[in-house]
Amino acid sequence: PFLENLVLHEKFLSADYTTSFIDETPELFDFPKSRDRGTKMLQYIGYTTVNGFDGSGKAEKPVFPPQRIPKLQKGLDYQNGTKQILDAHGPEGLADWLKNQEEVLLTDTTFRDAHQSLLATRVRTKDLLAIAEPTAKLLPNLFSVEMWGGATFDVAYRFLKEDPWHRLAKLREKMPNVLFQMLLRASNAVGYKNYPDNVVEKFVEESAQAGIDVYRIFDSLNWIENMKPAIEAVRKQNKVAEAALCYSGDILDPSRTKYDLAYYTKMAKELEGAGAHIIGIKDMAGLLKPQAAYELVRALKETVSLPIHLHTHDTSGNGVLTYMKAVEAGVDVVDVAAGPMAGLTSQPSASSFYHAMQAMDRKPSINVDHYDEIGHYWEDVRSRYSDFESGMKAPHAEVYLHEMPGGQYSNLLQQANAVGLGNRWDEVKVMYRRVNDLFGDVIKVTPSSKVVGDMALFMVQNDLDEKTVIEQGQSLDFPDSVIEFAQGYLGQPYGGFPKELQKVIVKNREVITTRPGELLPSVDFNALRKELEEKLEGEVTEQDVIAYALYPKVFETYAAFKEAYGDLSVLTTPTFFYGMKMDEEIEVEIESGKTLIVKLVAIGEAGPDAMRTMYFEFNGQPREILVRDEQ
Ligand code: 3PY
Ligand code: ZN
Repeated sequence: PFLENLVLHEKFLSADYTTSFIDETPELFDFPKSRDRGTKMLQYIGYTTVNGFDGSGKAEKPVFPPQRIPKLQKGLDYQNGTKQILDAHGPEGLADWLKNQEEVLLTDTTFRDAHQSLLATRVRTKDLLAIAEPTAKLLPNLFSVEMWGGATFDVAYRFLKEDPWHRLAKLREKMPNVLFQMLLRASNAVGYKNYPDNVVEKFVEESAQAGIDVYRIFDSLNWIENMKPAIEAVRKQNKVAEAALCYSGDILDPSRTKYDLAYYTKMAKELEGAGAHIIGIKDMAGLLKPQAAYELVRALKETVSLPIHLHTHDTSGNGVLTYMKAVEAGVDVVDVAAGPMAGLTSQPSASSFYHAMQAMDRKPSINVDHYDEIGHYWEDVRSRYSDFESGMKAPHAEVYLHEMPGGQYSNLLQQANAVGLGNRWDEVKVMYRRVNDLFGDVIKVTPSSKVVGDMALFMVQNDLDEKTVIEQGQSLDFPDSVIEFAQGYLGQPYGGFPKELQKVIVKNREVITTRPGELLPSVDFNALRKELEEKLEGEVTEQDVIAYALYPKVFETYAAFKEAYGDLSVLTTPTFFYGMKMDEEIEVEIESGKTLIVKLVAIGEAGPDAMRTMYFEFNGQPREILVRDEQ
């Protein structure tokens, strides 16, 4: 039975499965449930040792220096922070407090956007948890810590094989004093398509109960209709609705008239009317130039009575300049990251910004030495994720031309490599901007940015240009994401779709102009729970049900994986990614006070069935397992 089971399914661990894999492979669920925790873990370690992580090929496990963790003074307690202000005074009280602060406040994005933008969102909960308490104790004056949402939800289940709700709960325990902030893609929740309204509402309810305080809500087309249900849902939970304007174009360029200052002030006013507590400026690509930041923040301050929170990416290298001009114009909060996780496609460095503000009235109240100590930890952590680096090494002012969001750059590059266009990357970047213009100059942020990226790859791959797309359009099979976008399933772009283009993409499919959430039937969560319980043959949590509603296949695969291999979040990151070296001995704390000691003793030859026997010592006892060698 061992050989047939899921664990050894050649496609399973190597991630060589499509979304239909689970459906087409029912025997996946025939694995023995009786296997003990230790064997499950050894099975994973064994497979990863032989084949490398996630099918990415075997590599020698590097030796990393220990991670430097700031030493906390004995008895150092948590200082009250913004979390206590929200809990005592509610979201309106918090917004008033924020507006009355003299200095500029900081949101730290290291736990979310920084690693989403630099390391493909791969930082594991274990590595976040180890620095959580020092961060909360040494930086109690932060406005918030952005630690959830965006891509973290999907990537946690899909690649890291861990539960994002567990991450939230664990971090909350270690960081009780600072607001927790997440990025919510409005009707797209933490996914890539519009969901029924009751899914968004339930997601907000559950995440608020689990510890999220501030929701940065944006729509990928800046379509306010799509943001309203999410804003309502957050307000209902008595949490902070930060409604964001996605910044596109260039308000300083008189030839770019579509997204001018009036466009943004009108949008902010409408968001205020829709119930926002804070207005966010989401400069997802880092296009907001310093003087533009000054003019935009100033105009927003004159238009709305809400605090303004600015988010940028430092791709061009101008991030700190942008922040300084925004501070001069009265911005209330800016997003920064710990130095070694800052810069390039990530946020500007907290420490650099702090020093740039030296001797200025609105200098942030943080202890920069503490930030630097925390930075040492991140320097060590980052080295463990080097396989996920984008390769960008220097400020990249080309972003002003292609306008690609910080989080997309490395992703699209990988996509291009995967379809054999790696050597035409320069063309892809140029095409990305041409597609933007072809679509009528659209807002580009997840998921609309993916549509533009998919179309750019499609056009480069098929040697198409603006003219041939229209002329040959009727006979072209456009990417699914492009078709759905043109059908209106992501919402309505400002200024509408270019009609001729829309027609050739959509062909005879339906087109909608109403909010997709109005058309999508509500999810019956009770029925969904039953379905999931039957599939998993056991109890499921409310959080599991929501995850299943958002990502049915991803969640099922994760659940099956967890059943087969146990909770892998207890492994250190090098062991998770590389397995073990010969004769190496590791300690794994599987729960508080319970530690397993594992030594890899020998690896047998692969037989004709490609199976190898792995010889371990497990708490001093010999233990053998079988692993398929994929090479
Ligand atoms: C996300 O939606 O994940 C983003 O970070 C968009 O900028
Ligand atoms: Zn961002």
